[in-house]
Amino acid sequence: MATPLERWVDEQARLTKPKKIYWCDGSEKEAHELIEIGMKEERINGQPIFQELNQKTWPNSYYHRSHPTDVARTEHLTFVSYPDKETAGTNNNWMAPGEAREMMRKVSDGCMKGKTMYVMPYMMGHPDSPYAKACIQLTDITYVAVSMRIMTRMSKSVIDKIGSSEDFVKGLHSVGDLDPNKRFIMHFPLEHFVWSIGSGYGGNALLGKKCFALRTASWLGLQEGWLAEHMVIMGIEDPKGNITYVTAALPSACGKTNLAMMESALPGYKIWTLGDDIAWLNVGQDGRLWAINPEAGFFGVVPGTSMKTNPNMVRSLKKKGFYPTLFTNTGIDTDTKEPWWEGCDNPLPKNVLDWQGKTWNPSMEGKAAHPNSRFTLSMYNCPTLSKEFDNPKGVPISAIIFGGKRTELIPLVYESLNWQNGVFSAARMGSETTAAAIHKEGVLRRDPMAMLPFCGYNMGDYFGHWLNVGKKLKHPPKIFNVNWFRKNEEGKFMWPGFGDNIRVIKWMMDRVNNSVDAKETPIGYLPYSKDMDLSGLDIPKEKLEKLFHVDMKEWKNEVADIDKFLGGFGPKLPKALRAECDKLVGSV
Ligand code: SAT
Ligand code: MN
Repeated sequence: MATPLERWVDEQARLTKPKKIYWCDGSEKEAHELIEIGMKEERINGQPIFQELNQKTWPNSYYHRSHPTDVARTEHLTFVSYPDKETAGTNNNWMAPGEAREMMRKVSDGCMKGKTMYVMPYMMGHPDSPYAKACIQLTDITYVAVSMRIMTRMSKSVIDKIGSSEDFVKGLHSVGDLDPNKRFIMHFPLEHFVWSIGSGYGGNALLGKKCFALRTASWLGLQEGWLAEHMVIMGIEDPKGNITYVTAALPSACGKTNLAMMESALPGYKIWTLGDDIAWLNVGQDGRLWAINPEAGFFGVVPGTSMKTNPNMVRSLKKKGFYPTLFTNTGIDTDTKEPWWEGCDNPLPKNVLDWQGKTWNPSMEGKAAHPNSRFTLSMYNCPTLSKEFDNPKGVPISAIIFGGKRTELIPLVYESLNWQNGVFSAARMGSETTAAAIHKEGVLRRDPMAMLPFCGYNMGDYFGHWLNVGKKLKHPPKIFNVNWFRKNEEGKFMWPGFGDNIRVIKWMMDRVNNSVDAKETPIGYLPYSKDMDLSGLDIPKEKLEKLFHVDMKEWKNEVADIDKFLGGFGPKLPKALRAECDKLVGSV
């Protein structure tokens, strides 16, 4: 008798019509066989799927060039499908399930003709974790198959774990013919099913990531009483050896990955990495909030990565690990076969090809590496990996950090007055767009909890869920807000950032341990500048005062904008957040 899993795979094969079905076992040997196939047999746009990089300087690393139209997530082609539109909210594109299935069947009919269908059994979370989920993804390209084994815990044993159960997370992925007009990322949260066609890009194609671990899982969390969040998880070790665990949510281009692996500028302090993108947060029996990282890899932006900005990432990339490392859409030095990108440690090579494979030099328009070029890298390569990374229980969280890139007004750091006030601070958070993004530079985009593109259901209900989780916590984490990006009148950054951010984190730890006081203001508690450890830094006191200065008269426009933004959620906005907002409006 076929199991539900086998029947499901058969059914997808009848629709997509692959030449062959291959069940992955997750072994190292298999990874290299897949890479071999990608180098020799498969092509995108005439290019091999994988090229070997210089194995001396970049051991176990391979290069991938995507289709030129397939370099980023495509939010306008991303849908959630529930019976009613209201559940999806205005923060999602919605399609009715019948129509969605019909359309997806049409574009998927025969989409794997002549190709191999890879069946990938994987866990999101440690297999022994009570919070982990057993998943199956199908794909028709080795790039995705190799990426998934880096990013997740892929193993044959997941098939036994699923056994004869119907309860497994399903993902059907095909690159199809990479036609942007037939590209759709379709979520069916009620069925724990994601169906994606037409793209090989990370967030569109590695279905365990944003599609399952955030959009679908956020919906599951709403049903089951937990939170799926777009957050870093890290441990902060103090000079006495105590480790405090925190999570942090920052919109893109705010240095989330750098934060997760930061090299501390304060002697005696050390950051331990548990995750750089996704956290699943559960209320423990002890009334504390516990975090696991459902992933096992990093899928990070390459340009700008260097020994200065993120030394631990460079060390991770250079390490010969058990899992392969992939570079996608960087430039390549044709003499040394090394990846090259803007802001890397290597000088400009004599002969370099850009991310599309064309001869490149700096006088040309456009960059050698695509601004969204990526590395795919195992967490186990990371020299600062926390020893709790494989703890099935996860880690207890003492603080949650929210932040954004705000060149004006928002102080370097403040602490919310309580959980509810902190949820309000996260609901209004936002970031100024950079030139690298498609949007105009310097425009403020509000991005609640950095989840706007990833909350799989109505964001008003999501705010309510955050408030409810808080009510279940006997020991709620403190909530902080950070802004590393304030500029002065000359347009220069006022705070050095990077490894010096540990100074701000140290203040937060002092607050968690009740060892320093703070100044109460309508937006929350602000540091006294004497409590900020600036040893070895040359920042004049007046400058520092400015970073912690809150004058509500200056907040008038900001508060009006927040009021308008939250008003956009209509009757779904929880009353408690309306009340928080009204209080802030009354303070300006
Ligand atoms: O692949 S991801 O969606 O994680 C990266 C991104 O595009 O934001
Ligand atoms: Mn992310």
